[in-house]
Amino acid sequence: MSATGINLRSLFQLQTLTKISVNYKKTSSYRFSLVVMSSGSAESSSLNRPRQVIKNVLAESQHEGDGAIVRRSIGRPELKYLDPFLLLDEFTVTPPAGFPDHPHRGFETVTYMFEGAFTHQDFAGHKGTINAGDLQWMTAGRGIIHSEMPVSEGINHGLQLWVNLSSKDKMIEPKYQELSSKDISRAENDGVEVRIIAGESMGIHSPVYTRTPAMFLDFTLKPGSFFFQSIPESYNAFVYTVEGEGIFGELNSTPVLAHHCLVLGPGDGLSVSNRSSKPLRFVLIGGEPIGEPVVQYGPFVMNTQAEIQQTFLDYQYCKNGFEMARHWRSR
Ligand code: FJE
Ligand code: FE
Repeated sequence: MSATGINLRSLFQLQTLTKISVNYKKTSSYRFSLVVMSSGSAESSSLNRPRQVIKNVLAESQHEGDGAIVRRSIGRPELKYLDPFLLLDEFTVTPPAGFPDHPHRGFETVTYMFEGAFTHQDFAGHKGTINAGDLQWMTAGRGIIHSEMPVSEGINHGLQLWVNLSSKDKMIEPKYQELSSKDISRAENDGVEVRIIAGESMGIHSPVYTRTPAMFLDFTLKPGSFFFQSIPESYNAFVYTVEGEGIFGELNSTPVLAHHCLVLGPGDGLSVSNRSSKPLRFVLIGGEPIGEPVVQYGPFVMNTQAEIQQTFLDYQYCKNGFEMARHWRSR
């Protein structure tokens, strides 16, 4: 393949767009011939530094809330904290089970429904329903008390992620960002479909504002497809498998089944392929580590023991953000 006439600028664009590995052979001054070393597979690129899986944690079922069952990955003893992520629960809940009135302070909760619906009500009168495909990104900040309950019989299935806030943001005013399924951008290419919850993929950006810089992508890969997703090098990142089986990181690694949390090591992105005969669904989540001490007492996450003590007092005496708690009960 001769590259005579190709300028170097477009060669670079070609490299970044198709992620092929190229060798330049100087044949005469200002003339280059182009030798393509490997196929157009993003997986085999020498230009990317794919992240490897450095830890694999099975999310085993446990009881939580009132009769609810969750598969916890981040937050369990083997994976207590993956800065800035405090918790990841895959929940499957049927009434009357649920998460009745409880408080939060110092972080954000992200609820993403796969199937069924949840209603939430908070002590400030905010309420709503999160249906299949919808997202609620709730910044608890200085304080929220709310209930989260399934709407109807049947399967109410989703993910809840807790994202820590830096010390300067822990006491901010609570805020909600709610996206219904139709408002979540979707992109598709070569058997790979992505819903962009936060961050960017396939050139599409989510409108969700993440106070702690973060990405949250929901991928579905058809059998035989593969993908390379860029991840900022400074982020901590992980995959959580929801359905099917996939090969992540190392090309010759064994396929990972559903309900596993794969912590990714350093590098600039994720290589994934589906060599099975069924669809693969997983979420890729990453965020800028905060690098501050974490003192957690259940739903209160602060930086010091003294701040936790203060939070107990604020909660008990309904002050510093918990004022509305005095006369409120969910209905
Ligand atoms: C909580 C116990 C809890 N995982 N997944 C203690 F159950 C909860 C809590 C949840 C939760 C809610 C949903 Cl909708 C989904 C969840 C735990 O509400 F926050 C504390 N501290
Ligand atoms: Fe909650």
